[in-house]
Amino acid sequence: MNEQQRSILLHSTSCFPLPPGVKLSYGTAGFRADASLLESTVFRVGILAALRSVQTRSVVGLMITASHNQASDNGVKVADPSGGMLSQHWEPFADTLSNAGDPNTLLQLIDDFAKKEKIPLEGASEGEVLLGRDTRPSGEFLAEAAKQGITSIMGVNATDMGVMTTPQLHWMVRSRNKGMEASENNYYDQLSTSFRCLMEYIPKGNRNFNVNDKVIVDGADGVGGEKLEILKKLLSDLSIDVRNRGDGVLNEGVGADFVQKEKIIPRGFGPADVGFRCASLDGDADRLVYFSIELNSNKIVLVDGDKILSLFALFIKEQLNILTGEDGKVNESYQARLGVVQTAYANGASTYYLKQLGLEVVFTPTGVKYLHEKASEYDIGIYFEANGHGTILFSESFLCWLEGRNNELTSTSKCSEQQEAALRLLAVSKLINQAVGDSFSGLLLVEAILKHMGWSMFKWNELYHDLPSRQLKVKVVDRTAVITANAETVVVRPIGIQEAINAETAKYPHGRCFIRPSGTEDVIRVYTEAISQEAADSLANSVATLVDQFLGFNTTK
Ligand code: G16
Repeated sequence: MNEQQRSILLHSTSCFPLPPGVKLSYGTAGFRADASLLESTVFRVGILAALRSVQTRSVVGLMITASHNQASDNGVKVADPSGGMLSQHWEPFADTLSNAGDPNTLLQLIDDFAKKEKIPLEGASEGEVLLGRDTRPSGEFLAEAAKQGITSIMGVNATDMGVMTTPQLHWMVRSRNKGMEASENNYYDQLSTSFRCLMEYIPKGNRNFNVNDKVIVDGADGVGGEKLEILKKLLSDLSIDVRNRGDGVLNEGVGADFVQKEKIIPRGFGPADVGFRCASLDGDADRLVYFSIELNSNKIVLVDGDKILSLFALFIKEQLNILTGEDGKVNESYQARLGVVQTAYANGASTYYLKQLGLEVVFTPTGVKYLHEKASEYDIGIYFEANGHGTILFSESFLCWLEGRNNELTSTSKCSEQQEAALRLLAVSKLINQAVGDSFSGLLLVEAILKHMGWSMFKWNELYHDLPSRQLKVKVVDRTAVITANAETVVVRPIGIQEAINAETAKYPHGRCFIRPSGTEDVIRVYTEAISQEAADSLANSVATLVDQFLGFNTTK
């Protein structure tokens, strides 16, 4: 690194000292903490994003959001040139860089890393980082810190995209690097056009649009509400009523995380909404769950990420079958691999259902970065977490084959059914966000498929019956003391706790339980399943007590 670069970095870093006694790490989805602690971290992640852009000679993204966390938290994560999450082999560097207080130490770290990763900092480097943020009040000052970090690497520009959803930023990064138009309007155009295309190929009997058949969407009082208002104006075939558009407190009693975990009616909804399809987004609009409101109760019927995944899988499989007549065997020269990726949180009934459909189901640890990576190994990889975070990935080779097949079918007029299936799959590949889970594209695809099938939400929910489950969080002294294995289904540290969990679980017929440290909140998460809700709740409470005894403040003694 030349002298000018050194002096820029030394000067800028001295303006962003670390808060005393704070050590953060790049967790499930980047750094997250109380916003007041994050300025120095965001500055340093700005440097990291700039280095990644220089190394890959591509556009990189930096998103300031804490998604489902409370409004006073914030966070920062990096979108790689593919539009996906930051390459995992950069995460240890993210940890050391963000915890380097002394400017000279930071300089040395960058120098060493640049040499190791062959990042050209000697000559005229070039790069661009797209910067986005959600609606949290702290987003603005943190964006300034990010800009300072990004522009501390000479030749790298920070392009401020303002307030946007996380999936929009990831989509833009991917589109820019593919040489495509990548404005917010281009995003809305792509979604609305491909949705319209899917609606065109809906079987004739199911086509009539009925305005009373609306979907009511809870925007979690975050960025999703205001952006969905823009998108919905472009959709003539769907009526969307957006609630919680940002006037209330972000994620408080609203949003996908609240609805999925608490299973009660979110703020802004009430008895007048009984009978309608309802959906909840999370704070940065990358998660989606559906629900309906129960009559005379504050409870909801939850239709979670597992059921969205099942609906998508069923539809995709049906289209492939129409195209080929045989499962997945597209023709003699092309075998399309369709795979499904879940985590340990997937309801056991969903996994059973997907396997019964004849699908290959694999598991990864929690975190979109793991699921996305696994799903990209298939021609069509569908991944979803139960919390509503997921998407469908199509391989380039499959899309190329599909385009070719569509052209062939266009020239032979008899195969209209097959051609429609090909066109549907092509439309899905454009509608569904290929960069990351996106509640908007997920919502539009669910709506299009329900219409295609002629299904009510009730019918959809009847695909299978969820096993009763419960999820709890337990505050502990040090959550990093918990080490898991086998896609987070087994605890290997602290010693003895897994045996205690097993003994507790054995008391419940068909019981299942696992614990894991959260990567976004300072808690241990406990998940249980059993044959009744009472049993799932009781097992969860017993295991939460165990966690507290092994790792906590021992409040339950
Ligand atoms: C993030 C990740 C998800 C993960 C969730 C909870 O979601 O992107 O993959 O499921 O955190 O993670 P944990 O249980 O480790 O706290 P979001 O929507 O908060 O960005």
